[in-house]
Amino acid sequence: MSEQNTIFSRSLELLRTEYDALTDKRQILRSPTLTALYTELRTLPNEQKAAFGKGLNELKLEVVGWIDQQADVTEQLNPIDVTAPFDINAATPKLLPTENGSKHPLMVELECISDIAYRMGFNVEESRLIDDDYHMFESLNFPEGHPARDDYDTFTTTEGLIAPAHTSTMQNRVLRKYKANLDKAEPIAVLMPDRVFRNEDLDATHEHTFYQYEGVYVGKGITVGNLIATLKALLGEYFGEDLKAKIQPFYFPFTEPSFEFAIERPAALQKGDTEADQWLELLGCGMIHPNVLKGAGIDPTIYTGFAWGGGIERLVMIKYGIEDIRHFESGKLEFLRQFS
Ligand code: FA5
Repeated sequence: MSEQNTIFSRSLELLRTEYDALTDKRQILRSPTLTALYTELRTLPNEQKAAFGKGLNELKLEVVGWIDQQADVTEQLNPIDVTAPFDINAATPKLLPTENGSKHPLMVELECISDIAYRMGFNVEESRLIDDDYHMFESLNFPEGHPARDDYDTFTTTEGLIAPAHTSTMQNRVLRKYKANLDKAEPIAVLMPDRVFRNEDLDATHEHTFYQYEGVYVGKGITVGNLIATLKALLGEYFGEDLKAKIQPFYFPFTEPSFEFAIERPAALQKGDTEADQWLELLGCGMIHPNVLKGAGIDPTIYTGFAWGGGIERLVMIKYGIEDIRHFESGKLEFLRQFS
């Protein structure tokens, strides 16, 4: 090997080591190793310049080839999708296989209740997660300063909007929306399941955020008898058996008379004789107050109706014997997997 070839092959080895260590690969063209070779070219006698220059050019082309190759690899990388829910450049995204997931038990039961009500002739309407004073109180016959406003410890925004404390905030809206039914001699029948919020002290049966299912039914000649029959049919279908039910007097400003509706513990859920005659309060209900009907433009001397509002968590707790309401939002997989 000529002396010149030895210089080029050593320089090439050196350049490769430098190149591998560089982050910005193009910087290799400024390497002192290359610069030294160019300096040497200038100092050579003329008769040696052509051969040395040719060798130096070949060496430079080889180095430029490394850079081009690297650029090809970079171009082959997938562009990063910043909206992807995981790093698509990571080898294995850390996602659970879909067969490990399931619907939350509250959603399953909410759909079950909605489905039963729908088959009984009720439209199903979502409620709202933010509302105003009119729908939370005034439209429900709680005028400004009414003491019963204090029964609902609501969360409010600085703009004065209210996180609804019950699904009854929807009553005025659905009564207005469906009131044309009455002119066609059809009833207003709507179920409104959704989330509600209360500034509550938490315990085994009280959450600050929970679900209610509100029902409204208005027509001609509707009585408390219709209310009890409807609730017995709805909840009997839900628990899968004929239920014994009772009502006891209560007070809500938006219903008159108002009741609490209780059922005898369903037979399927009785663990021993001692529980046979245990009454379980499920919901609040009553005949819609004339002022609420009037507020929606419905004449209470012609039409009457009933409404109810119950908690979905309490219903599901009874159905499955769940002892603490806080399990639902705990995110504990060992709890949730029992329902999948
Ligand atoms: C109401 O919310 C009325 N709007 C119900 C109503 C509707 C009456 C229409 C008449 C006509 P009450 O505050 O009692 O009523 O709540 C109704 C149900 O929600 C309760 O029976 C219970 O099942 C559930 N509930 C109430 N507070 C909580 C809570 N903190 N955690 C879980 N469930 C609750």
